[in-house]
Amino acid sequence: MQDIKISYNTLVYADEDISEGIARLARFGYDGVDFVGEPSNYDAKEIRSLLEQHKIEASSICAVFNEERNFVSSNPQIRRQAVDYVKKCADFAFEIGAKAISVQATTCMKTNAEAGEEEEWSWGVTGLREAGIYAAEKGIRLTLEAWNRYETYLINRLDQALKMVNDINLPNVGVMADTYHMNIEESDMGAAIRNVGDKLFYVHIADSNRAAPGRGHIDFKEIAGALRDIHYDGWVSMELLPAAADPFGGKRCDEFYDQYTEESIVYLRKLFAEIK
Ligand code: LER
Ligand code: MN
Repeated sequence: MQDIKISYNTLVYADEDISEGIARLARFGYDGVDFVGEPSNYDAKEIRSLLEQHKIEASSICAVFNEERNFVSSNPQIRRQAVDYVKKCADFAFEIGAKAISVQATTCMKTNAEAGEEEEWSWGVTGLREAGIYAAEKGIRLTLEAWNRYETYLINRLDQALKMVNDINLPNVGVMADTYHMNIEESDMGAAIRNVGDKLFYVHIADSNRAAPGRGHIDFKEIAGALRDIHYDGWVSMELLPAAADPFGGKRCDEFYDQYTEESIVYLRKLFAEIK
């Protein structure tokens, strides 16, 4: 498991300058930084030079799907905005050297459909394919993440993400796993990963309570064993979030800065060293 690279989603570094987050991740030995997908909040040149200065990579852009960005909205304008938004994320990813963007078909925390499942599915495939073709021209992958039922209704499990990825049918579009969502939705987390196989492009790690791994009840040995079995050599990125009804509200929680940042990488390095 030597080839796996470890990153951390800066989403929880809520109220500090990104330069502090990048410096922290470099200090604790991370290979990469996962950026929140709001390109207009960043100066790409400055990010690039900070990454160079700290000798750390940009692992991915974590796209944010609010009410204005929804690939399966019944409103064609909102669908168009989702496509254009991911294209902007691809431009930003290219500028800072990130090779992936994590995407979803629906708005986050939206649990009701607006049209029939078949029609929404085909809107999703069409929009994500257009965004995927654009990203491919810049050498960037789209990683389609499965979210639990309280955050979306369309793609909750890895097999559903794999089905959409197969329907999109582009070499740069693959599946993304998040152990927090998987713990809620998958009946066998290891089997779900093995079933995706070489179409697994990116992994978010959090424990069952979205705290650092080891602080909940997920069996990470099972996850690591499944990643080994599929010869996974991509990124795993910590995506830890507050124990709050609205985890995206930007609430500051002190433990997500130095404490969980250090604890997570120590935990994962030990885990991956143990899994031969
Ligand atoms: C994003 O990676 C994620 O896991 C969702 O819960 C929405 O932020
Ligand atoms: Mn995630």
